[in-house]
Order: sequence, then C-alpha cells, then structure tokens
Amino acid sequence: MRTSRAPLASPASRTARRTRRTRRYGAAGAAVLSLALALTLGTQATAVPGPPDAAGGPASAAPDTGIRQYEVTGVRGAPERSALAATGTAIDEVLHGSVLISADAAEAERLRALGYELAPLPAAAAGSGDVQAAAPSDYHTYESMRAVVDAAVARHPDLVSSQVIGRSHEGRDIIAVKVSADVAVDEPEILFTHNQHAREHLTVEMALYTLEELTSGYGSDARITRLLDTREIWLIPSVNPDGKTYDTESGAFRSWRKNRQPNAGSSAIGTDLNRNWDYMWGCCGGSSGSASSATYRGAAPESGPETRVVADFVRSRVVGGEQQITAHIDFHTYGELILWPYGYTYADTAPGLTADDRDAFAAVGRAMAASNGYTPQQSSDLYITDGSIGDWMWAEEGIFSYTFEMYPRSASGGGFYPPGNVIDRETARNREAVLILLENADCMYRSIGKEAQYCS
Ligand code: 0X9
Ligand code: ZN
Repeated sequence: MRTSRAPLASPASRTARRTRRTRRYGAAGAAVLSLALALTLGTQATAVPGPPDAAGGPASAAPDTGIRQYEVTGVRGAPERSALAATGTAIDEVLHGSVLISADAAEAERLRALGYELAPLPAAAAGSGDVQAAAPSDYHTYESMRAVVDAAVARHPDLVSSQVIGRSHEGRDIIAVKVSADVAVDEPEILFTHNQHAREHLTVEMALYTLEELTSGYGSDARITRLLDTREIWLIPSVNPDGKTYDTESGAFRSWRKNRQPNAGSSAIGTDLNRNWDYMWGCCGGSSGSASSATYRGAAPESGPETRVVADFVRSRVVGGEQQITAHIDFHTYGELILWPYGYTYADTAPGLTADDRDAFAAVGRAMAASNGYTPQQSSDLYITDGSIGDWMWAEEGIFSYTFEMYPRSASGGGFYPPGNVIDRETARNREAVLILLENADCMYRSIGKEAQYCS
C-alpha cells in the first residue's frame, strides 16, 4: 500500500520521458509553509446561518444548497485574491478590482464578518440579456456520457477503447478512453482530464467533442490521421461523476463543486479534488482545512477516491521507468484562460521548474491561446492554489500540464451554466489548441528551439 508523503518530505526522483532529467524538490521551504499557516484563517466546520440576502430579482441560488454568486469588491491583485482564497472561498471569476465567488448565506456572512464587502449578483447570471438560461438537460448526464463513449468504441473498435480505472466514492465507474491507431510503438501519450469540479459540465462536453473529432477525422483529416498514428490519447471525461450527478439530479442546478464524500466529524460533504493532489498539499494558503469550505483539501493527499484513481492511473503509465504521458490538459470552467504551473507559488521558476521548463510551458500555452482567444498565464497569477492537479502532474510526473478554464469569460455568459446552444461552438473553439498540444507532445522544448538539448 502506498503511504502518504508529507508535503515537504524527501525528494522523489522520476525521469521525464525523453528529457531524462531527474527533477528534485523538497527544499521549497519552511518559509512558505509558515507563511501559509499565517495566511490560512480558520473556517468554521459548522457554519452559523446568516441573515437572508435581500437580493432583488430571480436568484441564481439553488433551492437546496442555497449557493449563489456574489461580487466581492475591493479585491485587486493576486495577493489580495490569494488572501481571499486562503479563507477557504472558491473564486469563480476575476474582474478589475473585484472577484465573483459562489457562497451560501452562512459563508457570505462569515466573509462579511472578516471585513469583505459582498453584493449578491442581482439576478440569475444566465437567462438575462442575450443569454438564455441553461437547464440540466442541456448537458450529458454521467450515464449518457457513458453511452456516447460505448457507441464510439462500438463504431471504431480499432481506434477507441474504454477501461474502468477505478470507482468514485459512491461507486460510479471512472473511465479512461484511449484513442490511438496503435500503428507505431513507443508513442508519446497525452492525457485530457475533465470535470474535477462537479458543476463544470461544459468540460464533459469537451471530452465528447474531442472523442468525436478524433474518431471522425481519422482517415479523412490528414492531420488527425497522422496524430492518431503517432500518439496515444487518453480522455477521462468525468473525474467527479458523483458531484456531476448531484449537481443536476434534482432537475435544478445546485452549484456543487466538490466530490460527495462525507467528512469525519462534520456534517459537511465533499473534498475539492483540485486541492487534494499530493504535491505541496496544503502548503501555502491555497486550500482550506475546513470540511465546510468549497476548497476543502481533504484529510490527506489523495484522500478523495477520485483523486487517487486518476493519480494511480497516471502512475501506471510509467513504463520502464519512464512516464509515457508527456502532456496534459485539465479542463475546467470558466474564465477563458490557459494556466500552467506552479499554482502554489508566485515564483516563475521553483524547485523542479527551470527557466527552460517555464519558457516551454509559456510558448506552447501562448500558441494554444492564440488559437482560441483565451488568456495565457501562470496559474498563480490568478490566485494561489495548493494541491492542484497541474503542480502534481509536473513536479511528480514530469508531465507538461495545463489547466483550461473554458467559456464563458464572465458570468454574463452564463457562468458555470452556459446554455446548450453554445456547446458546439465552445467545444470546437478548442479544436486547434488540442491539436497543437498533441503535435508538441513529442518534444515540448521544440517550442523554445531546444529540441537538440532536451529531446535527442
Ligand atoms: O480553483 C481552481 O481549482 C480552478 N478554477 S475553478 O474556477 N475551475 O475552480 C483554477 C486552478 C488554477 N490554479 C491556480 N489558480 N493556482
Ligand atoms: Zn474547476
């Protein structure tokens, strides 16, 4: 059995495919940790209900979770956003001088008590102006996603296979879909993960779009044919099937983010899977130790069964001491951003992340952003997170890992729930970015003119 490693414990060594560098870390330091402890304000496990919000208009709040969006004013710059995030609040959107958050009434009251100014969004973000309201039926369910995958396997047995890589807390299968023509041996592998956050349904649609595009393009589109002949592509369409199901099963959206795992000693449910990864877990004020928080990091790294399942899958791709997966995108919504590591520190370079690594991240990140109009940046430019997937993928596995925040750019486009009539456009919008990553995945350092140095 694998034992959990303390965040600052001894360095792990691993060899990144084709780079054969051994990356060492571990000296990130007590300074970071103590700063984190100073920053992290305790959150209450049992929240005291505050007064109801006097917001006019149709509320975007879900009937049973009471979670709605608020604008928090007077929050400018990454340090201020990180300080807010360190209270355990999940930031949905960054505006000029303010941010949007999702909170229930108790959480809103707690933040006000800390001195923050919160204004509930006046009306449902979606369903106003030109944007039509979304309904759960606009998106695939977990079950209908499975049916689409099964149909693709049946239709293209030589190209597509699906395997159960483990189970969620509630026992749903977490599946990985492999797309490859399997012509060549020793092909670079690329991983796409989707739906770590329950309410980010557009990301599951992205997985199904990519599956359809790759399978229908093989043999007809020269570029896709070449890629499937020379790459192995893995899609995990839903990392958090329990959360996705919970978010929509009542017929109304619940604005749920976490998984559905109970927490010992608390009535609060769920771990934020994107704070539960085993690198610098809980180090730096970028997650919460409170079970009731939207960014609860869990009792230990990989305590979320879904995190463990995906991490084990990634570790299983180490063959002959080499991680076969070279590049990865973790799809989220929203904001229209392309983010790269690290999230736990503002530093551009850090243990395990050299200037060349950073430059290659930025070069491919910017090339992808040029294709879809997203904003490319280091993830901590947004706010600090710790225990997030990209930091783990890079630091522990040597995988060039990007986080995409898909459509919309702002709450006015529907926030986490854009209408179904944008799905085709907003998934196809990432076609070129996906192909760019697939093409670069054999040598990410080619993007900075250093193929000979790193990839020969
Ligand atoms: O907070 C997250 O996990 C991601 N945003 S979301 O709205 N989808 O929840 C962003 C993670 C990127 N990492 C950092 N900002 N450090
Ligand atoms: Zn997310």
